[in-house]
Amino acid sequence: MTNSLNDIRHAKSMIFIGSNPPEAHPIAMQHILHAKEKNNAPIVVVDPRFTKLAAKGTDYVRVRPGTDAAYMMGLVNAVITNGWEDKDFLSKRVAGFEEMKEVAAHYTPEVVEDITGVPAADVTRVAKLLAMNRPTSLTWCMGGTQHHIGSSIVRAFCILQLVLGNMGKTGGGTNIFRGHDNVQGATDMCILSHSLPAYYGLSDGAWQHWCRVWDVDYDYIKSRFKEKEWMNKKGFTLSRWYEGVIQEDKIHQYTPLKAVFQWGCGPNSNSQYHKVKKAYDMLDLIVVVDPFPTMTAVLGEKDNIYLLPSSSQYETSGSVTSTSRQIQWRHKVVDPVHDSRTDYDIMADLVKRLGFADEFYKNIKQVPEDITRELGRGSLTIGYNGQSPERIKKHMENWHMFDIDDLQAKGGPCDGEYYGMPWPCWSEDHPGTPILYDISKPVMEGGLPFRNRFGSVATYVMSGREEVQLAAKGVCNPGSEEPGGYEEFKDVVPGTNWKTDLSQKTIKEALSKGMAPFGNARARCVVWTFPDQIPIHREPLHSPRPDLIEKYPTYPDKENHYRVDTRYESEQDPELVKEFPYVITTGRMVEHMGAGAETRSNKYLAELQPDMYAEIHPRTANNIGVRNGEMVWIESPEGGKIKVMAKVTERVDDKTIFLPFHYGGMFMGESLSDKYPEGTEPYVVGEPGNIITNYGYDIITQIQTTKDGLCKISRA
Ligand SMILES: Nc1nc2c(c(=O)[nH]1)N[C@H]1C(S)=C(S)[C@@H](COP(=O)(O)OP(=O)(O)OC[C@H]3O[C@@H](n4cnc5c(=O)[nH]c(N)nc54)[C@H](O)[C@@H]3O)O[C@H]1N2
Ligand SMILES: Nc1nc2c(c(=O)[nH]1)N[C@H]1C(S)=C(S)[C@@H](COP(=O)(O)OP(=O)(O)OC[C@H]3O[C@@H](n4cnc5c(=O)[nH]c(N)nc54)[C@H](O)[C@@H]3O)O[C@H]1N2
Ligand SMILES: [Mo]
Repeated sequence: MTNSLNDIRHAKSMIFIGSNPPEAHPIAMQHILHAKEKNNAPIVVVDPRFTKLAAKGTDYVRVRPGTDAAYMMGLVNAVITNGWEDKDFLSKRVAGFEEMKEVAAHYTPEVVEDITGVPAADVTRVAKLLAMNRPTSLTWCMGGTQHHIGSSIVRAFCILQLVLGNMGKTGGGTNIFRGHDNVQGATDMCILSHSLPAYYGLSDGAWQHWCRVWDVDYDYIKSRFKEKEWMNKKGFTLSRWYEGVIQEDKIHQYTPLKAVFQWGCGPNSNSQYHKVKKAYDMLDLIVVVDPFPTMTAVLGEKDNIYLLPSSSQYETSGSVTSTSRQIQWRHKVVDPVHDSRTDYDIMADLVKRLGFADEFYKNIKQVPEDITRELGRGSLTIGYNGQSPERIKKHMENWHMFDIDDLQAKGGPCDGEYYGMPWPCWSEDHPGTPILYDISKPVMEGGLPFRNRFGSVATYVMSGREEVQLAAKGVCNPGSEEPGGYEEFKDVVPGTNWKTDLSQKTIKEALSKGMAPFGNARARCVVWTFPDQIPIHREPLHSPRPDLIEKYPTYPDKENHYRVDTRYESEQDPELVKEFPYVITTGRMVEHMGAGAETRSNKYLAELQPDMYAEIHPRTANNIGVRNGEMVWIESPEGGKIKVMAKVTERVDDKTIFLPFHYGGMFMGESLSDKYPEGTEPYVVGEPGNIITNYGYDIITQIQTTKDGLCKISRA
């Protein structure tokens, strides 16, 4: 999130794309409704379903799943053709606008209507609504990302905000509501297969940086790998780890996977879940570290699983990072119950028994404070260095002193600081950065320009055109020694830059000049390392529109995409829709969480939502001959099938079926209830929606396409 949940209170209009906060982020609703009621701000909801947010919204836009890039580029084009773009902002703070404009020109209201199903007049109407009510707060969540072009779709959202000049402004920004409470923290620590912590990438320099932070010999780390070349190769992702076992697509690794550790992971969150089952039955070892026996405990046929009961968040303490980039301290409520142990404890024991403790644990004396200190010392890229455990705790103790509207403490021990010291917080006396890229404030008071990553000039691969990457003259934070754009700071300590200088002299030098350590650049509309340098529409891999597959085909197949070959072109079959005529999409309900191990084991929540269901339109129901509450079979092209209850509703249209993905404990019509260890059976079991989510993965991130795909449905 560039801004914060609270900052939405200042929006003059709001647009939510594939985001349903009344179910998934209920706490955010107070700020959204505040803006609606106090500022008379319209709420535009872009979703294939008429959601609970749509019920509170002012403008509902029904898009066909997977077509948001076309809709967004359509809004961008409508803004430009009507002259509503922020010309001053674009000329001073944005690069690649002209190239982008040429691409956006294709998406006329009529073209957008054909692709997305949104009436042409509505495209221009919404563009005008946003342009006339600035700043707009733009939010996207999973409905925007879980597609094979998800990485293009989200860039289109950012481009709209640049064109409207809504970045770096209170009430504006791109506000991506994050998932689990600490998912921002987990992302920042890069619990990912293609990066070291704090987005340092996978390179020799990044490893050397973290070796210095950990105080571990680089050659020792290197010796842990089979060969040096594996150190810098992306690993398997969570979406497709099981391919490392079943190898339905070719893998690029010297050995198939033999063991898997699932640490706080509800496995039925994986698409094509019936293929995950196949992997369980082939693995030598599965370890589950979780307060609950997840569906893993009951799905496999082989005796190859260990369940290590971990304690919950209430039985331990430590720092977590909120969706608004605020760092908070979580205090322990009770000691670990039953025979559970904290995650720290399980991890420390593992590290000891595997023989790494002398290297990795030598500087961790006080748990968890020393862990927070270590990650702060190393995570300079995102300014995690100013938030010491002591400062974080001080903020928690003085919670009531922070203003609900701007999150700043007015007086008291945290005077002038922003709640949770939202990163980047560049030093122990920095207040935190409540809004990213805001040049109206000095850097030492929480202001920032756009980040420079690509020097001063770049040649665009697509057109050969040269573009300046630095912000224009006069564009800088108040008090900046350089009155315009500048490159990142380096060589203050020879051979280092602001990201790798552990003495932090480089960062301090920048701050003393009123400048940002990472430079002052333009935001880019062109990403020359992506296959689509400017976002375009490509039909969903499994599309209901053969005519559009021809016009907007997917990518060529991609070899070695996170170690596994990934099908695009060879998977996009225009005939598929004949046998699988309905579009499937999935999402959340407020009563259940993720794969549901926790919430289906809670008797109150289980009672509120006891049944797995599919939302189907009355026309669909009538055509297959089922009534509300009767059972249906839904089948995927990959051979998955589930038996679920029909919820007949006009929330979805007659081409679309919606499923929640929180259920588990059943498998293709069979209950697995009797396989849970005694006393641990959840109150509610149901078919995992992910048994029928389709093949398909984003071209950059490999996120699974759980928000589009095809299926067939029949009466059970
Ligand atoms: N109660 C509860 N809260 C949660 C969670 C939970 O499981 N339960 N999970 C947390 C996590 S991990 C996350 S990531 C967030 C997710 O939060 P959200 O992303 O808001 O939740 P979803 O319901 O998955 O998806 C949002 C909407 O996307 C729509 N959608 C589907 N396909 C498309 C599409 O192609 N285009 C558009 N525009 N919209 C589409 C769906 O109909 C749905 O209404 O929620 C978090 N909060
Ligand atoms: N069809 C479909 N599939 C989806 C999505 C979708 O929208 N549609 N959304 C995707 C998204 S955005 C996400 S984030 C994933 C979520 O997928 P997962 O993260 O795999 O699902 P959760 O059920 O949230 O898993 C959390 C697990 O952590 C355990 N847990 C809770 N507290 C602790 C703790 O303190 N320590 C340990 N060790 N464990 C703990 C819980 O019991 C639970 O089993 O699902 C993805 N899958
Ligand atoms: Mo998530």
